Amino acid sequence: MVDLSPLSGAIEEGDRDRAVQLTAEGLSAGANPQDIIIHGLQSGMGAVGEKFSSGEYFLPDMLMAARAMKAALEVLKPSLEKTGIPTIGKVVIGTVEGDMHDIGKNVVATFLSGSGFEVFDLGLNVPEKKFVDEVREKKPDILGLSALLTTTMPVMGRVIKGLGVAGLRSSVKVIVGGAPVTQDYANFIGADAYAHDGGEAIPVCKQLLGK
Ligand code: B1M
Repeated sequence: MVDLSPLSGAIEEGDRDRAVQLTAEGLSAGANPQDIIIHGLQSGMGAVGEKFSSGEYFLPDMLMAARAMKAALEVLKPSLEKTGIPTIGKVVIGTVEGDMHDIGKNVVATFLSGSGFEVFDLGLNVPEKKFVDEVREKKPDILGLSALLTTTMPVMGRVIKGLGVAGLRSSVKVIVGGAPVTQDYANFIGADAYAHDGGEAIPVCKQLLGK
């Protein structure tokens, strides 16, 4: 069993080089990439969030941690993106307008593409119209919406309404997620599904397509 607490500490300290090195070492030592994300990277980020809330950390600390986590995720990407497996379905995913948090969305996108979904990642701060246009154009089976702020959660509901106005709502399943999002909130805004994290998003998306 690989000890992932030093990796968690490197994220907490925003030490990109060390995070990259420890991630590579973890992989070489046989750690599962999903475990590295959950018990190494995400737990470090959790500590960063707590320190930000308590006033011990400031915005630059969050940025440093985000930079370290993104670099570590790049190391894991090749192991997570399996190639040669048949495509299960098409997913368009993005972080809603006004929200600059994309790490969790990137994790979900990587997990889904590693499980056989064809994923189109629209990035962060994506306007409602862009989501609607991409659904019309790409005809995905699933639209994934991510929000990390209580202030941007309602934007997910607006996207779902926008799909309805465009006559596209019945053509696509909508899954929502992000730290402040709950199953109740997903029901409230009329989403088809909610997933707590990247690992859960895989079976939930498969279920949405009856697979
Ligand atoms: Co911000 N931030 N941030 N931040 N940030 C939070 C979210 C916060 C909780 C910190 C805190 O106060 N404790 C707080 C939100 C409070 C609230 O709304 N309730 C906060 C704040 C306040 C802010 C600013 C307003 C700060 C400021 O300017 N004063 C500002 C807002 C900017 C904006 O968006 N307009 C801001 C900025 C930033 C940075 C840019 C510096 C940076 C983001 C960099 C980036 O993403 N490129 C940042 C960071 C890093 C964080 C924390 C520390 C970490 C987020 C993260 O990456 N977690 C965060 C605190 C926290 O979450 N503990 C915080 C790791 C990631 C793997 O987890 O994103 O939760 P997560 O994703 C998970 C699940 O949520 C789920 O699966 C993912 C993987 O397992 N999931 C989905 C996510 N999307 C999904 C979609 C799905 C399904 C599951 O289906 C489609």
